[in-house]
Amino acid sequence: MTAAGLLPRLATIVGSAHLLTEADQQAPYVVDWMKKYHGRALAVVQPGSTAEVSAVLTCCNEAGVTVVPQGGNTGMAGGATPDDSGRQIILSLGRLDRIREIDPVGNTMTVEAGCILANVQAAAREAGRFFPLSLGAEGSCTIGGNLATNAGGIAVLRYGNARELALGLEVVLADGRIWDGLQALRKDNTGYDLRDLFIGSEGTLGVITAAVIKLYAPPAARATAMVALPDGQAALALFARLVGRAGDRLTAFEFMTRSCLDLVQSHLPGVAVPFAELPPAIVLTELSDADAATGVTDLLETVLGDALAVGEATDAVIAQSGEQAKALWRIREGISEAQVRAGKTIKHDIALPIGRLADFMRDCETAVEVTVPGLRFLVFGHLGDGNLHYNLQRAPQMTEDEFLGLTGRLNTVVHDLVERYRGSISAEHGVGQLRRDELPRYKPAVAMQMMIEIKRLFDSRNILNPGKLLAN
Ligand code: FAD
Ligand code: 2HG
Ligand code: ZN
Repeated sequence: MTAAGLLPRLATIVGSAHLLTEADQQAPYVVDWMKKYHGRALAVVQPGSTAEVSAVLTCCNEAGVTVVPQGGNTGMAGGATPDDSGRQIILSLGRLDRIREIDPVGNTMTVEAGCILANVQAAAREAGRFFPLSLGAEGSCTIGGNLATNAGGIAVLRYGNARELALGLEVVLADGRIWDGLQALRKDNTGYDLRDLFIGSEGTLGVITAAVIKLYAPPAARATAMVALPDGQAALALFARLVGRAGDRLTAFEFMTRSCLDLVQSHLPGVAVPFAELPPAIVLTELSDADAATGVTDLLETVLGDALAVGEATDAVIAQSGEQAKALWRIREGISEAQVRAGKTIKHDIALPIGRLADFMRDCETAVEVTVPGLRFLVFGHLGDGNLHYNLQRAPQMTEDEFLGLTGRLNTVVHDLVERYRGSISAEHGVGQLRRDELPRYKPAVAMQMMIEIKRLFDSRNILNPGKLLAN
């Protein structure tokens, strides 16, 4: 198969209606959600089955044409955007959208990779079960993309990230071979964990076409509160108090600084923070239980009452209805959208030991301020997982270009400090092209070498998402 003969062959495999070669058809696929990365593609290919994915990859591998897997295109590390050569194929998995099976006894569901996360959640709900992965992009992101990036989101604290929610995978390898690893087993000690190699591999080792995922009992009772706090240290104290009292009923613990609240109120019409004055920091927390009789609302009221009594919290609002809870969540989940509307930010998605988050925030603010005075700090995140979104916005007197020109310097300041705190420079968004060149600075050389060797083993012609995660 030559590169010239590839397109007609792909049209035969997927049907010409599913081979997009015109620029206007390709437009939504060649730019990422943040409009940060822009690429070009030879074609967007939309296979409708695992067999078609296999045939497409066989041809691309033979032709030496590189392939960028894409799900919902909501990733935040540029992993699903092609380069600007116009010679790459985007393999869009959206047509693989069947729920293949739901097993309410084994508590599993077998889903195809292109299923939208919200549809997976809805299918679980209809079966009287609960699929807990939840993130702001759930109306557009796919389960395949969630697994490929090992996505986190707002319920990791209780249920774990995407990796912990997957039991089995079906994967098409670079040369077209299909690995049927779709077991629904909780135990399997038969050697190396191949499944876990593909989870978080960002489309560089294989194309995930289906997965067996875990289901849980649906929460029958939920209590949601927004709590005003004097500072980050108080957030950690409140977290410790809630963990101690609520145990694994503590389902979410999200942190936001005042600048994030201000940003959301300024850019998202109808979104309002329920405090007369914006506090320095707030937490949005949720308790839930599969048993409605255990009284999570009473428990939350008691714990927050104690926190208010000792000054750990300065104010608190407990949602009185599902609608009110939704409005509180809208504040948290609107932050990314508000950032996009406000202009470009320099993002850091970092993981740190939970107990050191407040110290880190203090030290990092000083280090950034010394390097570039006057920036706006948009700090928020999944505090209960030790995950901060440490985003920076330009100072008022700077142009966007001047600000973005500082990206490398600011990344080094933030990430060197993360390293000193023994943290990670990517908690949940992955590496993609965003962090690729920084990774060797922070990952041990032996770990980088093992990753390069694994990549060579799985994809000897380097056709799967080259230049993402690892340099070419
Ligand atoms: P894409 O963006 O299409 O792809 C992401 C990566 O996975 C790329 O490298 C791509 O090549 C690869 N890929 C996609 N599908 C496959 C497949 N089937 N097989 C192999 N490789 C594949 N992330 C979090 O972790 N937590 C959050 O709270 C969170 N909130 C978000 C909120 C918003 C508003 C947005 C826009 C994004 C958010 N994200 C969050 C980013 C997150 O990574 C993605 O939303 C999601 O996991 C990616 O899924 P996707 O289908 O859009 O993948
Ligand atoms: C979130 O938690 C996402 O809302 C996006 O991971 C974070 O916009 C961001 O930096
Ligand atoms: Zn996040």
